[in-house]
Amino acid sequence: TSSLFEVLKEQVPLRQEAMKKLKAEHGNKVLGEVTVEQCLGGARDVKCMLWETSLLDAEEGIRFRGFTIPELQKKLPTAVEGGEPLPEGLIWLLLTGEIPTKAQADSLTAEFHARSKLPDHVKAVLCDLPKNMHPMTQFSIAIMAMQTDSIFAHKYQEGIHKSTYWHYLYEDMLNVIARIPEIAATIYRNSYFDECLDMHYDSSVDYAANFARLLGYNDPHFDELMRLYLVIHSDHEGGNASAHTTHLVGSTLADPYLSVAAGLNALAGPLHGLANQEVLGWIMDLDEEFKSKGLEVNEETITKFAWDTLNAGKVIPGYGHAVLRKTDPRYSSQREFALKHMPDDRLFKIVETIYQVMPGILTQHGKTKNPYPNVDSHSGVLLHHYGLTQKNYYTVLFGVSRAMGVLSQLFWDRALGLPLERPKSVTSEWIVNHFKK
Ligand code: CMX
Repeated sequence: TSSLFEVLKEQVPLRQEAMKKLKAEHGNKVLGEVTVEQCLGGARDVKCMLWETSLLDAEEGIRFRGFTIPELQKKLPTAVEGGEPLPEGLIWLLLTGEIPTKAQADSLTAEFHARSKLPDHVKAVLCDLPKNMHPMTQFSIAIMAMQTDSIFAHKYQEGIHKSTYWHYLYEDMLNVIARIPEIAATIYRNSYFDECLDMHYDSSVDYAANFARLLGYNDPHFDELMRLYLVIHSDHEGGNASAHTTHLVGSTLADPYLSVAAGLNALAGPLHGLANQEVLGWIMDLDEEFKSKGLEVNEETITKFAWDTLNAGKVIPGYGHAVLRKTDPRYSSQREFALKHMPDDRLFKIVETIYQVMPGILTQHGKTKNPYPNVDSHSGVLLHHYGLTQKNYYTVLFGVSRAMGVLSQLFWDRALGLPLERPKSVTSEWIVNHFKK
């Protein structure tokens, strides 16, 4: 069995060659035009970024290196027979484009365990933070504090040849992914249980199961949920805010720690990853409103609550998407999980009823281009079912997963020598004058 490093070492020169060929053959061809509306409207659908690890189709949803989520569930190695895919397998796939064997996925599990020791000062920083600081702020601070360990940054200061960047990127990437579970779990235990140092690291189990142990869980179903969760939230092509931010910051040759922390800050916005926290809050508010009046949560009451939200000038969290135009397959895979493991859960039933009525309401509202649910619409009720009820923590779990995707691409950014990202901006006056000519 070849190690991940050996596989990548073989691939790097081949992909560098393929990139040269792509540039030579297609470099001066046109990928699309940019309208003024796109310039003013957040660059929707402007094709101007390379992202190798995944591609999003508006109708079909995400493919990771060409594979849909149901395909990954069939093909990637698992911890239990017929169970959810191992995130280690997905990372191997994102990096190499190849489905790993179980032995290869296991070798990556061992590699992460071996690299998992957090620097003492990172733990100390986390334990000192106020417990009411948002968990995403804590997460970002911890990654920044850990930047003292960046091998890429140290080597760059020593003066290295650019052809060797990817070696140090590889080291930092694996170290960050290896250490993130303990950071995330420390944030959880410290914020909600006042147990900063009481961690039960278990290197006899896979990455996701160990993460579950660190959080305080010892339930095979929760392990399966973590495996699925960490796989499906990892990557969603390059234009989303967390991926794009990581890629942009990394393009300055800021090291992976600085780049991922920046990406996490983008993920912490309510229109992006924070929506998972917002969704559970919305469901809880809805439940509270009608329970207190002795009313049932059903299609009728949900419809009323949704219109109140929309008429108050707010968004329905967990619905809509900048690219997708159908139900997010990441939503569907979580729904399947719920149908299998918790079909009678009360909050799951509410989510199901919301799914029945919301596309119709949003269509009637007439604004959103996509009235269907996205990934954040479902994750909260799954976590809540297993007792992880602290909704402000949910985006941290998203971040643990997203780090895998954005770091895999960051590896290739440096291996392929992608340049500093610097699109052209214009003033509104420039646009007006441009069309006067
Ligand atoms: N509820 C109410 N209005 C919505 C809406 C929703 N769920 N989704 C979009 N709209 C509105 C937009 O606010 C916009 O209104 P204005 O014209 O007044 O500005 C209009 O519909 C058109 O928006 P769009 O082109 O359909 O959507 P965008 O590409 O601009 O935005 C997104 C995409 C995700 C930010 C938006 O759908 C949204 O705010 N959804 C709710 C928040 C959410 O679930 N975010 C998580 C996305 C997944 C993730 O990144 O984690």
